Amino acid sequence: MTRLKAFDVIIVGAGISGMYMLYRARRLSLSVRVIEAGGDLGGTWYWNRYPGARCDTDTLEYSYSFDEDLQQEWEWPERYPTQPEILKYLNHVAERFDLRKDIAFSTRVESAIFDEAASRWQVATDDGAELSAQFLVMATGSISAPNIPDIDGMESFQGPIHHTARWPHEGFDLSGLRVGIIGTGSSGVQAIPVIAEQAAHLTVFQRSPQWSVPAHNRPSDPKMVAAIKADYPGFRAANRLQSGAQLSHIPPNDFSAADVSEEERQRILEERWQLGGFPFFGAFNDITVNLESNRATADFVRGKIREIVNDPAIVEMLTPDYTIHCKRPVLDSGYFETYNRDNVLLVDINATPIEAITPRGIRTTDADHDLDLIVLATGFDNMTGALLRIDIRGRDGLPLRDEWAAGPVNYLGLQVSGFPNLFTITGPGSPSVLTNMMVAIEQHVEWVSDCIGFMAANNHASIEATEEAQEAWVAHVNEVANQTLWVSCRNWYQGYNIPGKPRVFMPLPGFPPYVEKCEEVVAKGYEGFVLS
Ligand code: NA7
Repeated sequence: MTRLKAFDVIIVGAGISGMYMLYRARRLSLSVRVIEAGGDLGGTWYWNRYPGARCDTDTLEYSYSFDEDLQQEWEWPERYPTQPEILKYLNHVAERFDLRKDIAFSTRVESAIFDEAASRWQVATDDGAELSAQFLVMATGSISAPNIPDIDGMESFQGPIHHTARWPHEGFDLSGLRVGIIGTGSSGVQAIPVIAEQAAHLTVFQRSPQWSVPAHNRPSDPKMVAAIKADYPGFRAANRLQSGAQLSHIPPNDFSAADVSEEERQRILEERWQLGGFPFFGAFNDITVNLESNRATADFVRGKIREIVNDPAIVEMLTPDYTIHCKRPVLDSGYFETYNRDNVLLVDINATPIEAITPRGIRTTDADHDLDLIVLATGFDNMTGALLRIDIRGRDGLPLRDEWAAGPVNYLGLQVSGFPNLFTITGPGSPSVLTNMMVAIEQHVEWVSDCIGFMAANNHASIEATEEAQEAWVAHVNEVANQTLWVSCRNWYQGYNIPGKPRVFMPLPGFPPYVEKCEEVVAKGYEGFVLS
């Protein structure tokens, strides 16, 4: 028997976005239900438990800013939090604000259908429940729907195959095993050095080499923490101004490579390399738009790979031939060094493609690699995957899958025309993955909850983006993206990692101008939306 339950707001996902959205919706005295497929809260940090899983943003920036007491009381032990540390923090937040009572765990939303007559969203879940709400907020994450490649013979493998984002919760003893890993994005680059240390042997199947830079993780510096906490709001404000190449509170230098001598370039790049993390990409202020600065930065990293890795043939295989920062930047702890180990083999699957997974391992065009465990570090169907895996239908039963068949379209990355009262947190068309996600999430959640609060105060039942505003927004996103080097390689921002996915640039470069635009839209009475 189905149970029908009516709410003001249904939030899909109990990760960082969904948790904050719940907090904000409650403050508006609305009835709220959060539906989460995972067995507990945390989203990305609930699922991604692979060896070495760690955030790539400094802890003091990768945390909620909405509550001064919360940000003052929490202590992070290291510069970059590990997955268990972030989960611990999120559990602390949930307890502090009593969030769990409104979250249904281990429940997957299968469909969300807009009922025009009632002007409500009807939501069906995999446990047979049917719920309805005036507002539907998709807090489903930008990087959350795993990409499982379709490789011949996968089901025949006699050992386990684990995607990094579906790593067993009880952990996995790698000692004595021959491990194969496919994929060298952030997850692969974090996992590879740790797996190599623990396993008997590791074979890395690489499709694209990475421009990885050292994270330089270290214990938190109490002096630095005290200085930031003395004016945390000021730190956060500065943080919100940073987006683009360096994704960090440390601003980029205010000059281009062309403005300084070759000697000075090298000095600056070395200084930033020693600093570690995303600030490296701010050695010059234009590496995502200027080929000369981009090349200078890439050449420097090329030199570092040569310095670190002993075998020139491996150096060749590990050196990318695309613009640096074009794929989402990757930070590492001993990644390139790992290829000097005797128990690590690098296989370039462009030169010798994978033919099949066999009962004993992975067969490429030139060898059979015997394995006990296969790790898929193959990433995600980013930005649209989590939304399109749910059957979402707007006005006239229009499926979102059809509306987005040629790529995602929406207004401000927040709303799709024809889908009233449905909001996407960090949706395509918003800065999202091109910023510190925390900052992007808080800005979106605050915009959406303020909007819902405004509607309640002014007796508006419905808000919907106009088609004209949507069209202009999509053109704007394309225009901005086309001025950058982010369109110069085969990255997942454009869907290149998923066979058959439309090649459309999905995130919007430039956080501060985006925030200004969102504020301007509100100041002009929700310009581009119809309120009724
Ligand atoms: P990413 O960054 O998408 O990396 C996935 C990796 O897997 C990347 O090297 C891909 O190569 C590779 N890949 C994907 N599909 C295949 C197939 N079919 N065969 C071989 N290799 C494949 O995901 P991550 O999980 O590492 O990182 C996700 C985010 O986490 C990251 O952006 C940070 O925000 C943190 P490709 O580059 O597509 O050629």
